[in-house]
Amino acid sequence: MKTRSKIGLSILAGGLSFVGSANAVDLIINGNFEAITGGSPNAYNSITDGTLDGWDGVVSGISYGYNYFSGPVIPASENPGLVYSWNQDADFSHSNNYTDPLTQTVYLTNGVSAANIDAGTGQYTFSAWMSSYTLQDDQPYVTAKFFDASTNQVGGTTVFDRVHSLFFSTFADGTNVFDQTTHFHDWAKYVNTAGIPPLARTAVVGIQHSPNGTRSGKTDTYVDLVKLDVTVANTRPSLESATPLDSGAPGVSYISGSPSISLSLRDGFYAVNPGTVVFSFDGVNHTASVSKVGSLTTIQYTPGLLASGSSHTYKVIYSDNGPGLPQTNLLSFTVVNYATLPTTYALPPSSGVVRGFTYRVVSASTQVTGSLDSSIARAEAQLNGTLIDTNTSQPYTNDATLGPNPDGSYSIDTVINFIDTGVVAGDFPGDVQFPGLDAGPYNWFSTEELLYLNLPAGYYQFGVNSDDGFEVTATPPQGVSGSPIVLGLFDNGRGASDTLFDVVVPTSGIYPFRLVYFESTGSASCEFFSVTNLATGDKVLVNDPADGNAVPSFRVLAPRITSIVKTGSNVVLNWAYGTPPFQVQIKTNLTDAVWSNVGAPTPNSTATIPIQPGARFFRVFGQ
Ligand SMILES: [Ca+2]
Ligand SMILES: [Ca+2]
Ligand SMILES: [Ca+2]
Repeated sequence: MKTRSKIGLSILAGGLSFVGSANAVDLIINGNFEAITGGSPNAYNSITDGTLDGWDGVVSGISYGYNYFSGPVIPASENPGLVYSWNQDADFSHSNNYTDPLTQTVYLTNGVSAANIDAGTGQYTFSAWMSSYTLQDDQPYVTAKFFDASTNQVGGTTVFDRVHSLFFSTFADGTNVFDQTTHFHDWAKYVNTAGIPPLARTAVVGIQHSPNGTRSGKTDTYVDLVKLDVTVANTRPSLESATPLDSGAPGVSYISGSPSISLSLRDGFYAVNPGTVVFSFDGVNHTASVSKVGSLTTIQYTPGLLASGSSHTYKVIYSDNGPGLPQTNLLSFTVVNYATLPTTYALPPSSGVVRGFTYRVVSASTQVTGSLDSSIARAEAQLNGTLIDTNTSQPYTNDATLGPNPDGSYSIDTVINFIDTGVVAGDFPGDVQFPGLDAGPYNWFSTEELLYLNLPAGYYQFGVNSDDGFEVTATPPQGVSGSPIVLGLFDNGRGASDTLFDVVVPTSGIYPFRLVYFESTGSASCEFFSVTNLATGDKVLVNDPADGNAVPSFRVLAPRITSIVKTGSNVVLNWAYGTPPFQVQIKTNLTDAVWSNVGAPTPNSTATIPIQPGARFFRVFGQ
């Protein structure tokens, strides 16, 4: 590793300026994690929950010599030493699952003068090697922030997120094109060279668990060779952040099909000339919004709806007011797979009559002595009454309390925010007990919710927070051919967690949705929501009567004629939905003022009407 150069320091002290990093000073103490002390010896020939001079918090080590990590080793030329770090945390209890970073605070003036920093000629090169446990999607996240003498942050935060390519330099095997498949858990070096923000006097480097890794809990985040080299140079502007980035692999943040692109460039000694910014998307130049506030230039572009699962690139080229050539940054991302609802699945937007949804629950809680599958297949069989008790070879019976509707369902006017025991679970407070399952706890139950969602044409992101699993399908309306379309699912057991799924609605209408949820053991909860702001992730429960941004759901629709068929001298009319009794009405001309009743009111959804000469127009209405 680089060491402090007495020669370099003497030159700096003399006030001479030079370009290059030959005399850079690494301000980080023990960034190689070789000297962890305290804690307790672990099975990896190192120490668990120890401390290390320079670092605030606790850190554990793993010996490179212990046969644990299976990927290629960090090149010897990097001097990785004998130990790498993991379990970096601000506190010993690990109560926040490594989201409170292990930190080190350094004094920048130990490497460059305050005068150089304030003149914009202080340059830093921040770097680290990062990897993770091969079998799980837990990833490290290393940050650098700068603070002035009053401890106010100056400039932005450099983020090395092991799930993303921003600031990626190389994998341990020498591959320098980022990927999230072959090398997803390999050691990777991240590097960012930029100007130290003027007025900065200290820097804080943090190591934590990536918020964009999907694995929660106490994760394995491997980090070694954290360095913050500083030197003097006529610094150029540099990319500070970019979104969206990458995706399409396990453990990576979610990018919708309708993203907003944003990049930030930070000035150095030389400043970005906003008029020189050229932005391109998928290789084609576009006019982007370019704004500059202080030393930060922000470039924004909204590409519109992108194809499900498609991959894209975006590039920015910019010049500064110095002598150098234009700089280029090229970034890429892949959007999620999303469904597009068939236009034939749309009922007229005006057909909603009563808000809410119907809900059905089937429980085998008192009957199961062993275990059942944690699967949608089990839930479907249970809801269908065909789930077999292997002890009796008979189907389980339903030991939940039936609802008042003829099929045992409940009519519910508000939201899906259900819990078995306890007060609150998931993303939304105000939980209520699963109807039909008062006074829990219960295991081994399944629910079905039928909703008719009023969806103006557009792009939607929905989500279910469930403990355990769920499936949401869009189903064809009665009388319309087609199959259920799976929009989102989690087909296993889990604690209360979100699964998001995106849907494009080409035609405004009311669409039948079906949510199947299942509980296995332990806690149980379910929420159904939509994301109202893709950029912020703000969400609201479907059909929340108190929130105007909620997607409305209906449980009663107006009757809708599904077929008119001539049979001999009659015409047979069939309809769906509505509330009986129904009345068929007729007109001979649509311009007539009045509809006339045909036959008596009926509880059925069919009518046989003798054919008369001339044209006839029919309608049906219910209660
Ligand atoms: Ca080391
Ligand atoms: Ca809740
Ligand atoms: Ca559970």
